[in-house]
Amino acid sequence: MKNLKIAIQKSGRLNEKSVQLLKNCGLNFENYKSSLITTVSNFPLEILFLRDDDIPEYVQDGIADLGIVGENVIAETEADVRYLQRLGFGKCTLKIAIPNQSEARTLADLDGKAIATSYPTILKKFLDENGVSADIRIISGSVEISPALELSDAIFDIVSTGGTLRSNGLKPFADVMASEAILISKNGIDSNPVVRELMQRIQSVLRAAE
Ligand code: PRT
Ligand code: ZN
Repeated sequence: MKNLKIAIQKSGRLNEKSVQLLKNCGLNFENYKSSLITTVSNFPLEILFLRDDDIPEYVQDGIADLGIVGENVIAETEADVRYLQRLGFGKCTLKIAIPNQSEARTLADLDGKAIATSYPTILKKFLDENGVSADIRIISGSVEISPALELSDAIFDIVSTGGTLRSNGLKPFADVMASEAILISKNGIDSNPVVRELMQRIQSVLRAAE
């Protein structure tokens, strides 16, 4: 039988905790920074190291059987995957934020305004649900600087401590989505005995950490 594959982030905020979780499950593997795939020596599993943005679609398309990725990335890609387990790390909130001196008070005040984000799908859904028609400007990084550069009137981005907002003269305006790292699978694979065994180990690691 072919080994199962799990996709985790290659580098970034979720990498270390994803690797640690798998190691705490008793899986033995080398965490080669330079290779994209590594084999677990004591469990029928291979680990793929990917950019987080690619993980939901790789799992949806069956290139990987399982994945660990932020809920925000799953929502943004709208991939058709199954949520197996919330993992309790990588917690953050996606918020709309406005400049400290902005006079906007209610969501309706964003009508006709420009909002910069790397998460246009999640933002559009939220604005549509609230009957707001704003101009969504897609920016791939350093979204928080865009109001100061007069590229936008507001931003929509990930916030954890709020320090980045503060240091860019911005304040939270609306909470749109809470997120944490999630273990996902391709639809229909969760009855696989290897997946079940891994799930049990993950759940006991999470319980022990409570
Ligand atoms: O290279 P790759 O594409 O894989 O990584 P990436 O750069 O896209 O993502 P990465 O590693 O930055 O984040 C991975 C995941 O971590 C995100 O998708 C979230 O699910 C989660 N996460 C948790 C965060 C944060 N907290 C976070 N604070 N992702 C990003 N941030 C950034 C945010 O974008 C903002 O610029 O941190 C800044 C705000 O932090 P505070 O503490 O100042 O509020
Ligand atoms: Zn990314």
